[in-house]
Amino acid sequence: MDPRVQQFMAMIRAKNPGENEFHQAVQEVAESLIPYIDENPRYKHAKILERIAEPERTIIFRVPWLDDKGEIQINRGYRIEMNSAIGPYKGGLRLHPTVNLGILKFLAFEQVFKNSLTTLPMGGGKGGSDFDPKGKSDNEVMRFCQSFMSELFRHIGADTDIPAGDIGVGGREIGYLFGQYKRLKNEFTGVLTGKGIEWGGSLIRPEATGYGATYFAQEMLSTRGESLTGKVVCISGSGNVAQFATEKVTEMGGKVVTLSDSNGFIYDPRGIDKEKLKFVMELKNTRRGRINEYAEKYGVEYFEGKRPWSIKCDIAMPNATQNEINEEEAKMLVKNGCICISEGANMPSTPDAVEVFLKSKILYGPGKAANAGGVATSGLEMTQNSMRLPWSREEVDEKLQVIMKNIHNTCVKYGTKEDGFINYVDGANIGGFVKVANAMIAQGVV
Ligand code: NDP
Ligand code: 2IT
Repeated sequence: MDPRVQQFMAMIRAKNPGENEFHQAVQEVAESLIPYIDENPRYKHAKILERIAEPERTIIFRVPWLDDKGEIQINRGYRIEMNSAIGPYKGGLRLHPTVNLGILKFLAFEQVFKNSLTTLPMGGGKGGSDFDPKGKSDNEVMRFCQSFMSELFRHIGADTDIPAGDIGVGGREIGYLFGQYKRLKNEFTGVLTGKGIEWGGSLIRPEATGYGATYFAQEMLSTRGESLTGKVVCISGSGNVAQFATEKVTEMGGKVVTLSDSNGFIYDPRGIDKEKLKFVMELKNTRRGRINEYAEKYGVEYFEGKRPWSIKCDIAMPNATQNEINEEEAKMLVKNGCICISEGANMPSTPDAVEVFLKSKILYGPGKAANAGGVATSGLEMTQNSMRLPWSREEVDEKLQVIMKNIHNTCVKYGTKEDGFINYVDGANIGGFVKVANAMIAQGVV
């Protein structure tokens, strides 16, 4: 490892003990940035990298709520306000039993670069709780959300910090959170994104992350004269991002053959068409069931406890969670002829897996670039809220496509190597960094 990176990471680890995912995210960025900063000493003198890795504010709070039996439950709530140099803090809320400080700091850190790449004026933040929505009734989820917002409301605002969805937070949760915020503040503002269409939401926001990751795959493929038409695609996850990636890939002529959840994956070699996707949406969003029901319904194979990366494909879209592709799985994907990875999830590939992708010189689109369509469309929701005027589906989708193209161009600009290979990791890290760093310098030592 570059000794400068080693030294920087020793400091990060000492300051943030035990926060493994945060260390991982920072190291990947530091590897891209340290050589760049050495060539641009003004960033070094201003200690931008050291500052950018320290949250502006970390909020941790108790979230007590009553379950359906009348028993008191206690969860821990968080909001990491990472960086506000180019706009108010912006980023999702995650509800999952694995949530801890290190995971949310990694997500907030990634969000700073991602939001900068979108070209929109948004800083970075992330929050959530170790609350597990699985197996909870709607009423329990509502009481949790109300309790969570009863503390969070004092820290956020339409011009301060605008949360949204992430794992375990969709339209239902945003509704309960928004209702409680409005009640406490007596204000109807765009303080959350991912709102329902009748009460300030944007068309295409639910679709945006999956659509955006598919548009990004298309952009990457076009640099090699390829397209999605006729391509076999392995997708992991079966939540918001996976569902709409499946929809868009299919629409653009690809064939999605896998979906998964935390229990296992299904393999449908004939492809997950429109009608089957409708079944998945009903299964996951309404009945909140398990993906193995798909295998039963359509008579295809289900692999309990496994991830889909052993299935031969042209394109892989990890759309579930962090570190869901390891080195061995990355090697398997490449060996089986996979030419493109577009990450709908945040940091789904381990550092060793990323190295395999970069060494093999396939098209590798890291999450902070590939999945930025979600937060970008959140930014478009904020614009519509400020104007108090909604845009049509076509207008939002068109803007989303332009943004994904711009992000791709930024990656090409900062990531193209001497031999012509586009290193999208360097491209996204440096491209996302420059605007934030310049803003931080302009605003002084804050
Ligand atoms: P959802 O909660 O809608 O779906 C998550 C999916 O991933 C589910 O299928 C879930 O399975 C699976 N999953 C979650 N945790 C794990 C785990 N530890 N191991 C295996 N599978 C898991 O979330 P989203 O679709 O919104 O988010 C998916 C990814 O995309 C996350 O990394 C998120 O950060 C990222 N992302 C989301 C954006 C958005 O707008 N929603 C924007 C940008 C990135 P199960 O039901 O069994 O838990
Ligand atoms: O990781 C992400 O970019 C999100 N979960 C979406 C954040 C947002 O504010 O829309």
